[in-house]
Amino acid sequence: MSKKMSIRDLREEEVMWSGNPACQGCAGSIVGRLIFKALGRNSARVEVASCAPGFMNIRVPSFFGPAFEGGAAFATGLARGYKVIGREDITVAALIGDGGTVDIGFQGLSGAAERNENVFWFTYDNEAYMNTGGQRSSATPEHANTTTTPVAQYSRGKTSDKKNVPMIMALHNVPYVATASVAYPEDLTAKIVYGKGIKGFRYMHIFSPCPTGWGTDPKDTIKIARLSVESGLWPLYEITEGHKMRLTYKPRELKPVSEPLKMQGRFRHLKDEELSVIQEQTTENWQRLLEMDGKTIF
Ligand SMILES: Cc1ncc(C[n+]2csc(CCOP(=O)(O)OP(=O)(O)O)c2C)c(N)n1
Repeated sequence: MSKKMSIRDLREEEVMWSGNPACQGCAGSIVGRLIFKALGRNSARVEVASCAPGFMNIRVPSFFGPAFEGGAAFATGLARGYKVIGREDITVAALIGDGGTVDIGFQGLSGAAERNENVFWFTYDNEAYMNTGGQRSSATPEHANTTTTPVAQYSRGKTSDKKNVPMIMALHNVPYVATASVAYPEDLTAKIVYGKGIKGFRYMHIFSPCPTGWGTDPKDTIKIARLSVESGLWPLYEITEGHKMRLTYKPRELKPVSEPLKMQGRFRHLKDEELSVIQEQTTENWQRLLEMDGKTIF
């Protein structure tokens, strides 16, 4: 990132109205507020069905709510329309849940990235379809207890791994891909400001705890998000020019994954041996990322 920005540099003007109807401790609403504080009002919001249209009482002049699967196609048309009328100064910002990104919206998203449409896509990842009752998505981590992967006598929660969508998006060779976390607002903001200055398809994937779906205490949202980064479960990095990878935060020593996981009701059932496997996988993944840091991803 060329331009370092502090959370203190954010515009004074508040973009979110009070009386927010989000659940207590909702990370998604904090993320939405930070995004539009960083992007400014000269933006067009695109949001498909999710919690976002409910909690995003944001003062941005244009709001569009296309069908669940159509976020990327709609954002494409909007960006091209703005180009035709000479308004490429407007940032087309898609704020989409993990379901609308990694599952149902993925075909259109992949197409828009491949065509390098002038769209900034933000995934707020609460790791399930929360607006409709907490069903698993392909962003749900293994073993999580969700309403469609319930833990019971013969079930240990979700049976497959979380899909690594930031890396999949990077392999589309788009100009900018970044991960971020609600617990690191300065890192998140600096990445948005940097991405805003780039033309073409930009993708940001933001870790966003959901107390209602995760069975966590609303006051612990930021703590869980921070521990997830510090334990290597949610690494913070960016990939510029299609291939240059850089970790934007490197904890000196990783904390045990049990610290954030034990705070979450959806992982309450985890046995020590299951925790050890998650620990091993996380350490290996972190080692791989450290090897990639400062290099090209392919
Ligand atoms: C085609 C279609 N299928 C299903 C739905 C019902 N639906 C509305 S919101 C939603 C969940 C969205 O999940 P996600 O994208 O993860 O966002 P979150 O609710 O977690 O904020 C679903 C399944 C819909 N609106 N349209």
